[in-house]
Amino acid sequence: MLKLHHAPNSRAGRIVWLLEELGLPYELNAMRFHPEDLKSDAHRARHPLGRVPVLEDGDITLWESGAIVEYLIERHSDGALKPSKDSAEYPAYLQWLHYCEGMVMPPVNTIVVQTLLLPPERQNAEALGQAQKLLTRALAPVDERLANVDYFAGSFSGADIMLGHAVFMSNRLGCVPDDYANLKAYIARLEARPAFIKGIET
Ligand SMILES: N[C@@H](CCC(=O)N[C@@H](CS)C(=O)NCC(=O)O)C(=O)O
Repeated sequence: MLKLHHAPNSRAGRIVWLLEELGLPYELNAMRFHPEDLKSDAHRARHPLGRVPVLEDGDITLWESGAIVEYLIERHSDGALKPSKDSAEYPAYLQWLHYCEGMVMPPVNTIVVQTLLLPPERQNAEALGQAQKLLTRALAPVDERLANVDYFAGSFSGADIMLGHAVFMSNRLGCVPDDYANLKAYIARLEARPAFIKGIET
Protein backbone atom coordinates (compact mmCIF):
# COMPACT_ATOMS: atom_id res chain seq x y z
CA MET A 1 0.00 0.00 0.00
CA LEU A 2 1.28 3.47 -0.89
CA LYS A 3 1.81 5.71 2.14
CA LEU A 4 1.85 9.51 1.91
CA HIS A 5 3.33 11.63 4.68
CA HIS A 6 1.35 14.83 4.54
CA ALA A 7 0.79 18.22 6.14
CA PRO A 8 -2.04 20.60 5.18
CA ASN A 9 -1.52 23.64 2.89
CA SER A 10 1.67 22.26 1.43
CA ARG A 11 3.08 20.59 -1.68
CA ALA A 12 1.82 17.30 -0.23
CA GLY A 13 -1.55 18.38 -1.68
CA ARG A 14 -0.10 17.71 -5.14
CA ILE A 15 0.35 14.06 -4.27
CA VAL A 16 -3.12 13.67 -2.75
CA TRP A 17 -4.47 15.25 -5.96
CA LEU A 18 -2.51 12.82 -8.17
CA LEU A 19 -3.42 9.74 -6.11
CA GLU A 20 -7.08 10.77 -6.32
CA GLU A 21 -6.89 11.43 -10.09
CA LEU A 22 -5.41 7.94 -10.54
CA GLY A 23 -7.88 6.30 -8.14
CA LEU A 24 -5.04 4.64 -6.24
CA PRO A 25 -5.56 3.39 -2.68
CA TYR A 26 -3.19 5.00 -0.17
CA GLU A 27 -2.61 5.47 3.51
CA LEU A 28 -2.21 9.02 4.80
CA ASN A 29 0.05 10.00 7.67
CA ALA A 30 -1.62 13.31 8.55
CA MET A 31 0.93 15.50 10.34
CA ARG A 32 0.51 19.10 11.43
CA PHE A 33 2.49 21.78 9.62
CA HIS A 34 4.49 22.23 12.80
CA PRO A 35 8.12 21.53 13.78
CA GLU A 36 6.95 19.08 16.47
CA ASP A 37 5.73 16.82 13.67
CA LEU A 38 7.94 17.75 10.68
CA LYS A 39 11.23 17.93 12.60
CA SER A 40 10.53 14.88 14.78
CA ASP A 41 13.12 12.10 14.69
CA ALA A 42 10.56 9.82 13.05
CA HIS A 43 9.94 12.25 10.17
CA ARG A 44 13.60 13.26 9.77
CA ALA A 45 14.35 9.58 9.28
CA ARG A 46 12.10 9.74 6.20
CA HIS A 47 13.12 13.18 4.90
CA PRO A 48 16.58 14.57 5.68
CA LEU A 49 15.18 18.13 5.95
CA GLY A 50 11.99 17.17 7.75
CA ARG A 51 9.71 18.34 4.95
CA VAL A 52 6.69 17.10 3.01
CA PRO A 53 5.67 15.35 0.84
CA VAL A 54 7.22 11.95 1.43
CA LEU A 55 5.92 8.85 -0.35
CA GLU A 56 6.62 5.29 0.69
CA ASP A 57 6.00 2.41 -1.70
CA GLY A 58 7.11 -0.80 -0.03
CA ASP A 59 10.81 -0.35 0.72
CA ILE A 60 11.09 2.73 -1.57
CA THR A 61 11.01 6.23 0.01
CA LEU A 62 10.86 9.36 -2.16
CA TRP A 63 10.91 12.92 -0.85
CA GLU A 64 10.82 15.40 -3.72
CA SER A 65 7.35 16.23 -5.08
CA GLY A 66 8.34 16.28 -8.77
CA ALA A 67 10.08 12.94 -8.41
CA ILE A 68 7.05 11.50 -6.60
CA VAL A 69 4.74 12.70 -9.40
CA GLU A 70 6.99 11.20 -12.10
CA TYR A 71 7.40 7.96 -10.12
CA LEU A 72 3.66 7.45 -9.56
CA ILE A 73 2.92 8.16 -13.22
CA GLU A 74 5.68 5.85 -14.48
CA ARG A 75 4.94 2.97 -12.12
CA HIS A 76 1.30 3.25 -11.09
CA SER A 77 -0.72 5.10 -13.77
CA ASP A 78 -1.02 2.43 -16.46
CA GLY A 79 0.03 5.01 -19.04
CA ALA A 80 -2.34 7.77 -17.88
CA LEU A 81 -1.46 11.46 -17.25
CA LYS A 82 1.66 11.50 -19.43
CA PRO A 83 2.08 11.88 -23.21
CA SER A 84 4.05 9.04 -24.79
CA LYS A 85 7.79 9.66 -25.18
CA ASP A 86 7.62 9.90 -28.98
CA SER A 87 4.62 12.27 -29.05
CA ALA A 88 4.82 15.98 -29.98
CA GLU A 89 3.56 16.89 -26.47
CA TYR A 90 6.26 15.05 -24.49
CA PRO A 91 8.90 17.84 -24.48
CA ALA A 92 6.25 20.33 -23.32
CA TYR A 93 5.20 17.89 -20.58
CA LEU A 94 8.77 17.76 -19.25
CA GLN A 95 9.36 21.49 -19.52
CA TRP A 96 6.23 22.65 -17.69
CA LEU A 97 6.45 19.93 -15.04
CA HIS A 98 9.97 21.08 -14.13
CA TYR A 99 9.23 24.81 -14.54
CA CYS A 100 7.20 24.47 -11.34
CA GLU A 101 9.98 23.81 -8.81
CA GLY A 102 12.65 25.41 -11.03
CA MET A 103 11.16 28.86 -11.67
CA VAL A 104 7.80 29.37 -9.94
CA MET A 105 8.31 27.94 -6.46
CA PRO A 106 11.52 29.81 -5.49
CA PRO A 107 9.75 33.20 -5.36
CA VAL A 108 6.63 31.56 -3.86
CA ASN A 109 8.85 30.24 -1.04
CA THR A 110 10.23 33.72 -0.38
CA ILE A 111 6.76 35.27 -0.34
CA VAL A 112 5.47 32.66 2.12
CA VAL A 113 8.48 33.21 4.38
CA GLN A 114 8.21 37.01 4.19
CA THR A 115 4.45 37.13 4.86
CA LEU A 116 3.29 34.04 6.76
CA LEU A 117 6.31 32.49 8.48
CA LEU A 118 8.49 35.33 9.79
CA PRO A 119 7.25 37.50 12.65
CA PRO A 120 6.47 41.07 11.43
CA GLU A 121 9.66 42.54 12.96
CA ARG A 122 11.84 40.21 10.84
CA GLN A 123 9.96 40.64 7.54
CA ASN A 124 11.81 42.45 4.75
CA ALA A 125 9.67 44.55 2.42
CA GLU A 126 12.36 44.74 -0.27
CA ALA A 127 12.86 40.96 -0.41
CA LEU A 128 9.07 40.52 -0.54
CA GLY A 129 8.64 43.06 -3.35
CA GLN A 130 11.43 41.47 -5.42
CA ALA A 131 9.93 38.00 -5.04
CA GLN A 132 6.45 39.24 -6.00
CA LYS A 133 7.87 40.84 -9.16
CA LEU A 134 9.88 37.73 -10.00
CA LEU A 135 6.85 35.49 -9.55
CA THR A 136 4.59 37.64 -11.72
CA ARG A 137 7.30 37.63 -14.41
CA ALA A 138 7.77 33.84 -14.13
CA LEU A 139 4.02 33.37 -14.62
CA ALA A 140 3.88 35.41 -17.87
CA PRO A 141 5.05 32.52 -20.12
CA VAL A 142 2.69 30.20 -18.26
CA ASP A 143 -0.22 32.50 -19.12
CA GLU A 144 0.97 32.64 -22.74
CA ARG A 145 1.18 28.85 -22.96
CA LEU A 146 -2.45 28.61 -21.90
CA ALA A 147 -3.63 30.88 -24.73
CA ASN A 148 -3.72 27.88 -27.07
CA VAL A 149 -4.12 24.81 -24.84
CA ASP A 150 -6.37 23.91 -21.90
CA TYR A 151 -3.55 22.03 -20.13
CA PHE A 152 0.23 22.36 -20.27
CA ALA A 153 0.86 19.20 -22.30
CA GLY A 154 -2.32 19.56 -24.37
CA SER A 155 -4.42 17.21 -22.26
CA PHE A 156 -4.40 16.96 -18.46
CA SER A 157 -1.13 15.45 -17.16
CA GLY A 158 1.41 15.37 -14.35
CA ALA A 159 2.61 18.78 -15.53
CA ASP A 160 -0.74 20.20 -14.33
CA ILE A 161 -0.42 18.44 -10.97
CA MET A 162 2.91 20.23 -10.42
CA LEU A 163 2.55 23.60 -12.12
CA GLY A 164 -1.23 23.82 -11.63
CA HIS A 165 -0.78 23.54 -7.88
CA ALA A 166 1.95 26.22 -7.96
CA VAL A 167 -0.24 28.54 -10.05
CA PHE A 168 -3.14 28.04 -7.64
CA MET A 169 -0.87 28.89 -4.69
CA SER A 170 0.49 31.94 -6.53
CA ASN A 171 -3.07 33.15 -7.08
CA ARG A 172 -3.86 32.68 -3.39
CA LEU A 173 -0.84 34.86 -2.62
CA GLY A 174 -2.27 37.57 -4.88
CA CYS A 175 0.44 37.24 -7.54
CA VAL A 176 -1.69 36.34 -10.57
CA PRO A 177 -2.72 39.69 -12.05
CA ASP A 178 -6.25 40.00 -13.47
CA ASP A 179 -4.85 40.51 -16.98
CA TYR A 180 -3.43 36.95 -16.89
CA ALA A 181 -6.87 35.86 -18.11
CA ASN A 182 -5.70 32.48 -19.44
CA LEU A 183 -4.30 31.61 -16.02
CA LYS A 184 -7.46 32.70 -14.21
CA ALA A 185 -9.56 30.50 -16.56
CA TYR A 186 -7.12 27.61 -16.04
CA ILE A 187 -7.45 27.88 -12.24
CA ALA A 188 -11.24 27.73 -12.63
CA ARG A 189 -10.81 24.52 -14.72
CA LEU A 190 -8.70 22.98 -11.95
CA GLU A 191 -11.25 23.98 -9.30
CA ALA A 192 -13.88 21.99 -11.23
CA ARG A 193 -11.91 18.75 -10.65
CA PRO A 194 -13.02 16.87 -7.47
CA ALA A 195 -9.53 15.34 -7.07
CA PHE A 196 -7.98 18.83 -7.04
CA ILE A 197 -10.40 20.00 -4.36
CA LYS A 198 -9.58 16.92 -2.28
CA GLY A 199 -5.87 17.69 -2.75
CA ILE A 200 -6.09 21.23 -1.48
CA GLU A 201 -8.60 20.51 1.30
CA THR A 202 -6.88 17.48 2.84
N1 LIG B 1 11.29 20.88 -3.50
C1 LIG B 1 10.64 20.18 -2.42
C2 LIG B 1 10.18 21.20 -1.39
C3 LIG B 1 9.62 20.56 -0.14
C4 LIG B 1 9.18 21.62 0.85
O1 LIG B 1 9.84 22.66 1.03
N2 LIG B 1 8.05 21.37 1.52
C5 LIG B 1 7.53 22.35 2.48
C6 LIG B 1 6.02 22.38 2.42
S1 LIG B 1 5.40 22.94 0.87
C7 LIG B 1 7.87 21.92 3.90
O2 LIG B 1 7.80 20.76 4.22
N3 LIG B 1 8.23 22.89 4.76
C8 LIG B 1 8.44 22.62 6.15
C9 LIG B 1 9.72 23.23 6.65
O3 LIG B 1 10.44 23.84 5.87
O4 LIG B 1 9.96 23.09 7.83
C10 LIG B 1 9.45 19.38 -3.00
O5 LIG B 1 8.96 19.79 -4.07
O6 LIG B 1 9.06 18.36 -2.43
